[in-house]
Amino acid sequence: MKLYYFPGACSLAGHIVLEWIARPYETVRMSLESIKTPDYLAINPGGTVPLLKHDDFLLTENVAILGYLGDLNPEAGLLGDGSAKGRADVMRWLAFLNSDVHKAFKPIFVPGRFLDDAAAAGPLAEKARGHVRHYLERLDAQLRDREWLTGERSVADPYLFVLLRWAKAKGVDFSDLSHLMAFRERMYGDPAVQRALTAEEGHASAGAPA
Ligand SMILES: N[C@@H](CCC(=O)N[C@@H](CS)C(=O)NCC(=O)O)C(=O)O
Repeated sequence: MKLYYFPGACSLAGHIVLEWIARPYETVRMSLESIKTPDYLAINPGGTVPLLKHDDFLLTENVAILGYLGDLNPEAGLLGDGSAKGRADVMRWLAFLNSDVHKAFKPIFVPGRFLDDAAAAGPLAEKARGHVRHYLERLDAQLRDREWLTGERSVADPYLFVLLRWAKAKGVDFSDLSHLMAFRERMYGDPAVQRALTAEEGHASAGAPA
């Protein structure tokens, strides 16, 4: 099992899940340049991370990878309680994180994909920050009376952690959202999370850039 990642990217979610599962795995460190090389595009035409290689099975898409890791390791209990409803609840949050919250960061990270006028990048990013903040308020409300998004720890939680790191790095203030702040601290306090962060970034400090 091999995870292709670059530091702080959404691939960190799968990296944390691999640590939680605690079975042997390898990682391949990529960069914004190396994910666009012909060799990499030959195995992942999308030119993105994450990519998971399991024997000869090549899997892209974060949601698919997180679901696959959960399905392969049911004893880890990261896809709900085994019921259809439990699994659907995990998928609900994964879908929201991937298709709404993650997407809302794109104009901040890559404004050039949305407009040609570099001068408009600032206002566009500001607008996007508002969208991210709106979503974070919803996530904070979800965590009001639970430690994890679905109540039990699942593969959705490390994805939320990644997005919170991006929010901090990109100036989306959520210091007043106490449930999200507590969640973030819980994740930083987890030795498995620290191992994944240290492997990717050489340290595991809360102030690390996304
Ligand atoms: N739809 C893909 C998107 C993955 C994605 O956006 N990856 C980012 C890093 S978090 C990336 O590789 N960006 C480089 C690029 O888009 O060129 C997924 O959900 O896995």
